[in-house]
Amino acid sequence: MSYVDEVYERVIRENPSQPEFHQAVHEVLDSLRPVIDRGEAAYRRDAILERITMPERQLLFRVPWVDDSGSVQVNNAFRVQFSSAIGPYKGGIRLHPSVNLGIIKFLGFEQVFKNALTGLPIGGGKGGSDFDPKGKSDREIMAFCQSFMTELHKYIGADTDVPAGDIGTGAREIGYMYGQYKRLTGLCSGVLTGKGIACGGSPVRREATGYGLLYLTQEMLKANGHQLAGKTIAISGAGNVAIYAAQKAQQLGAKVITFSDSAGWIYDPEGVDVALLRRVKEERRTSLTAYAAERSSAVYHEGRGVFTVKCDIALPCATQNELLLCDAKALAANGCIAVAEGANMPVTAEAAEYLSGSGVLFAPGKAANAGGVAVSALEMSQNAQRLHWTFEEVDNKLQNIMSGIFTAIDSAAREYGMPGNYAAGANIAGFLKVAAAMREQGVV
Ligand code: NDP
Ligand code: 2IT
Repeated sequence: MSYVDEVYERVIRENPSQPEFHQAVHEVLDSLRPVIDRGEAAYRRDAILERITMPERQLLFRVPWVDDSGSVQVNNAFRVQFSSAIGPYKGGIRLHPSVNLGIIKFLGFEQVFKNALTGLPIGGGKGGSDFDPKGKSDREIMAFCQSFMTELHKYIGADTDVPAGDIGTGAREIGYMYGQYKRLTGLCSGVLTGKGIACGGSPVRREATGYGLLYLTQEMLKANGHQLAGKTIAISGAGNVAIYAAQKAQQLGAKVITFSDSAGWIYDPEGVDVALLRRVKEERRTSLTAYAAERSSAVYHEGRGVFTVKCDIALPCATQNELLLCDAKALAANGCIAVAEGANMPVTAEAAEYLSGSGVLFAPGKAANAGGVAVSALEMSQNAQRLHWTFEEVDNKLQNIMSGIFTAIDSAAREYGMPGNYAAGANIAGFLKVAAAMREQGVV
C-alpha cells in the first residue's frame, strides 16, 4: 500500500465519526501523491504525513453560563491547536449548534495549509462551540463569551495561539472575549484578531475575506483569458464573507444576483443592494424576508436554490458541503465559468470533481478565502508594533497577498503536471512549506 493510502487509513481508524475531517484529509492527501512520489522513503522515515494530519493538541471544555431566565446553560467547546510549524496557531472560533470535534478538526487542518499560502508566519488552529447565538440577547452573548474565555485564556496568547471570528463570531463576540482576556491576564496584546477598530482591530479585517475572494477570483479569471467586469455572480450566505464579497464584486463591475441564509434565499436580478443587506443582517440580525420587503426587485424563496440561477460565477460563502452535485450540474449546464470557495469546503467532493470535469475553473477555499486570515496576521503585526495602518495600506497588502497566493498555486499545479488544477496547487504549495518547516525543527 502506498504511504498516502496507509496514512489515510490510519486517519479514518483513529478519528471515527468525523466525516468532514476525513473528507478534508482525503482531498489533501490525494493531491499530494505526485509530491510524495518524488521522495516517499524520506517522507515516510520522517512521518511527515502522520504528523501533519494529527493535531499537536486538542482541548475540550465545558462552558457554563446563565440565560435571561436565570437558568444555567452548558455548552461543549473546543480548541484544536493543529500545527505551529510556521508560527503561532491561528484560526477562527465557530459558534453554531452543528459544531463538534470533527468539524473543528477539519477546519483546523484546512487552516494549516491556508495560512502557509498567505506567506505570513502563522500556524493553524480552530475553535468553537455548539452554542447557538441565534435569538440570544446581547447579555446572553456576553455571558457565554466571558465564560468561554475564562477557560480558553489559559491556552492562548499573542505568541502562542491567536483566535479570530468565523460563523457566529464577529466583532461583537471578539470584543467580549477580548475584554474578558484582558481582565483575566492584564495583557493588552494581540491575542485575538477581528477586534473593533477602537480596541486595536485592523482596517479591512471586516471586509478581508470577501474582498480577498474577489481579488483571487479576478487573478484566476485573468490568467484564463476572462475578466470580472460585466459578469453575473451567484453568492450563497448572507454573513461576513458573503456581504463583503458582494460589495467588492459590484465595485469591480460585476452584478451579484443572489444570496442566502439557513432559512431561504434571495433572487435580485437588479443586483444586490449591499447597504440594505448590511442593515438587515449586520444591524438588525433578522430574516432575509426583511430584505425582500424593502426591495421591489427582490424575490424571497424558502429553502435552498441559489445555484440553480443562471450565472457566470458562483461564490459559495455560507458553510461546508453546501454546493452539491446537483448544483454543480446546474451551474455547468447554465454556462458558469468559475466557482471560488468563500466558505471552507463548501463544495462537496463529487461536485468539485464534476466541475473540473466540465471545464469550470475552481478556486479552493484554502486559497480563495485566505484574505481573512491574512489580514488577521496584519492585525497581529500592527498590535505587536503598537501601530495602526490606513485602510488603503492594508487593502494594498491584501491585494498583493492574494495575487501572490494565485501565483503560488498556479505554479505548483504546473510544476506537478496539473496546470489549472488550483485545488491540487494549493494543497501542494501549502504542504511543501509546512513540511520544510517541520523538517528544519526536527522530531517535535
Ligand atoms: P457568518 O456567521 O457571518 O455568516 C454565515 C452565513 O452562512 C449566514 O448567512 C448563515 O445563515 C449561513 N449559514 C451558516 N451555517 C449554515 C448552514 N448550516 N446552512 C445554511 N446556511 C448556513 O459567517 P462567515 O461569513 O464569517 O463565514 C462563512 C464561511 O466562510 C464559513 O465557512 C467560514 O468558515 C468561512 N470563512 C470565514 C472567514 C472570516 O473571516 N469570517 C475567513 C475564511 C473563511 P444564518 O444567518 O441563517 O445562520
Ligand atoms: O477560516 C478562516 O480562515 C477564518 N475564519 C479566519 C481566521 C483568522 O484567524 O482570521
